[in-house]
Amino acid sequence: MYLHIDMDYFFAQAEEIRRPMLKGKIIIVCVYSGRTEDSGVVSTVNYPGREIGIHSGMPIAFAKKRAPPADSVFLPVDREYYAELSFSIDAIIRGRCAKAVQASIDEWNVEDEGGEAKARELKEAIKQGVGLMCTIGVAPSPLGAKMAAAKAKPDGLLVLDKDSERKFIEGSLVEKVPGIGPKTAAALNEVGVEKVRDIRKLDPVMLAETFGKKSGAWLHALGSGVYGEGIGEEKEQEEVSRIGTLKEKTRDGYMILAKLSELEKDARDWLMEMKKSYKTMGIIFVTDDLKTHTKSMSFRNPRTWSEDLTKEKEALVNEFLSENPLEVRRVGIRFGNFMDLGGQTTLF
Ligand code: DCP
Ligand code: CA
Repeated sequence: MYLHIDMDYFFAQAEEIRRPMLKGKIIIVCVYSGRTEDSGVVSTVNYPGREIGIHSGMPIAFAKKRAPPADSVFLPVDREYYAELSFSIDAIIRGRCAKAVQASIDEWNVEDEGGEAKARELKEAIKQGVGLMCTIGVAPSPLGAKMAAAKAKPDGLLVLDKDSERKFIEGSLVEKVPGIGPKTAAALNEVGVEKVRDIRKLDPVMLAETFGKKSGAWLHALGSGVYGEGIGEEKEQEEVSRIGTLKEKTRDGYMILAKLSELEKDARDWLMEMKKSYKTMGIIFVTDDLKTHTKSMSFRNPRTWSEDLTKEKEALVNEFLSENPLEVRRVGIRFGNFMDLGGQTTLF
């Protein structure tokens, strides 16, 4: 069976758990562009906000018109914090499932014999481990699992067998199928196809001519009840970062550097294992007001996992402390801009 795990209203739920006093409020997480105070778009919103029509991608100014000020909180995105949570969830899933692939910051595809029992175990472990709820779809195909998860949100679990999967997918509107974009859906509607089961009426040659060979064949298979298999491949990682919380808030450069060295070791192990060299190194600082700041530097020549960076780290930390008056709560280190160390296995 395939499992699709999708975190519920992820960025907004992440904000809820670190600010329990916000319980019951409308939480709108925003990407501020900085042009004017309200420039930018909504990244995501919790369910009370969805109920009054606020959604991802909506201009912040529109959301402000809908949100009652006394019950609403607008917060800036804190990607480092969400990435840290995502990393912990990934570890929880991989610890319990041999075949797992992360599909986005808050979605995973898993192939596992455990089916429903495994899904319950994962929901519980994620709740215990990071305090977040998710929805899991379980089905004989990865497509069925993903669509089941979308249907069962929030905090849901929907298990489909071969028959119910087919009924469910065939009865779905084509625009609800992952992989069918708005343009394709409109073109299908145009020729009288509303639901997946209607695709069967279309000639496969016509499908290939209209949508191209590959997409045409995929649509034809979909209409015929063939939903594919496999959890896909891991996306190539573009950076490695490790973030951690300091024992106490501080402005002491030595304490910050000591924590960084600890985190750095893990990131370096990853670089060594993956045979990557990097051209940028960055340090992440989360200050007492929960804002995230980064300082980074680039190198003309790629560096390997084993090269010392003491001086560079000191320079970045001092620069940061001289520019920012607040205490630091969390720090992280990031290596990016990778090059493969192809074949140079002797190095290791
Ligand atoms: N996101 C974003 N802008 C978008 C869509 C999403 O910044 N237009 C971010 C915020 C989301 C996260 O990506 O929390 C995950 O996206 P999802 O589409 O999975 O949406 P949510 O997790 O917020 O909601 P749901 O419970 O419907 O999955
Ligand atoms: Ca989600």
